[in-house]
Amino acid sequence: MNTPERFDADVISAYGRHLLARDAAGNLLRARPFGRNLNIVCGDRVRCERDARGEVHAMEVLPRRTVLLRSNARGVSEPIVANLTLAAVVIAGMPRPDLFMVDRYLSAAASATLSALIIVNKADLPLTDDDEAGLRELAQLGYGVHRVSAREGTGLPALATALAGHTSVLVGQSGVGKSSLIRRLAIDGEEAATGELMREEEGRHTTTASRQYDCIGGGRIIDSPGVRDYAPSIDQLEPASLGYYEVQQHAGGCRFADCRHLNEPQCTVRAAAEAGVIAPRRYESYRRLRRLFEQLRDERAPGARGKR
Ligand SMILES: Nc1nc2c(ncn2[C@@H]2O[C@H](COP(=O)(O)OP(=O)(O)OP(=O)(O)O)[C@@H](O)[C@H]2O)c(=O)[nH]1
Ligand SMILES: [Mg+2]
Ligand SMILES: [Zn+2]
Repeated sequence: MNTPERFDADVISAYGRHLLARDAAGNLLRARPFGRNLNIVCGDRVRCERDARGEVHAMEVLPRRTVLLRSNARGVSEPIVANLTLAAVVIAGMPRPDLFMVDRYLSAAASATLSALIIVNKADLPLTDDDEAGLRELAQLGYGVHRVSAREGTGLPALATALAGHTSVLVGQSGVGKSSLIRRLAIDGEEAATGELMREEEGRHTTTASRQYDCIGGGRIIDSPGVRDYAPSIDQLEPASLGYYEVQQHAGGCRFADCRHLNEPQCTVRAAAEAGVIAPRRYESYRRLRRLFEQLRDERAPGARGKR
């Protein structure tokens, strides 16, 4: 009996049990996860075997250096993209931005030790004054805010420079223009519109699977399906600050080491929020995520289902 050919490959796209992978020579090949228990995502590096019929099976996921996770409604963590270094949260004037969701992505990125930045696409469409104020607060925290237009091409060279050397994922609501940006920012991005993993919905292309491309400025860029909402993984969230930098900065003086920075006495985070040092919207956002975190944790606790 012939021993199967074995090799490692990078997963460029994963859609259900359909994988598209790239081997060391750069060849694209189709593969299937072996067995039922492998949860393989875009960006994973997998150990493959080619069988006698020429079919490629992904046998094993090699250890992930980083992973962006989400919580599902039951509080269980699911991987979205692996081995990335930067999360780029995309918003636009339309659909109306949800800055609280932006915060949750930023929190997840910090907790996953990823860099993060914000892309404001459709620079041709205005944002509300409130959203502009929220963006200024995020910029003050150190997040890069890139104003671009995928339609007009403005702001893209500077964005490509910021993404150079990174493996980045574009995340955000459906319709903000992630795939449109990929078509501009990727060398091989034409497929972001018409790839076979796409489906046309109500006359417009909506992305159904994450896919990695080569970025024009160097590095890799990953398109991801749009979301309605996003909850970070409760397993990965940094427990003391939930990945909110300003909470981390002000938490040193709290009376309790395990302060949740809600209603605890002598909480220096709440004091900073009351003094206006922490932006009120960000503190409210932190409180909401803390409640969500605890709700998801309870949801997952053994016996939680039986109790209801
Ligand atoms: N006005 C304007 N429209 C844009 C711009 N960039 C993209 N769009 C439009 O926004 C719509 C959605 O673009 P997509 O790139 O499909 O958005 P997406 O974020 O990939 O959406 P999902 O795949 O569903 O998550 C399309 O009709 C684009 O033509 C822009 O800079 N300005
Ligand atoms: Mg898309
Ligand atoms: Zn506190």
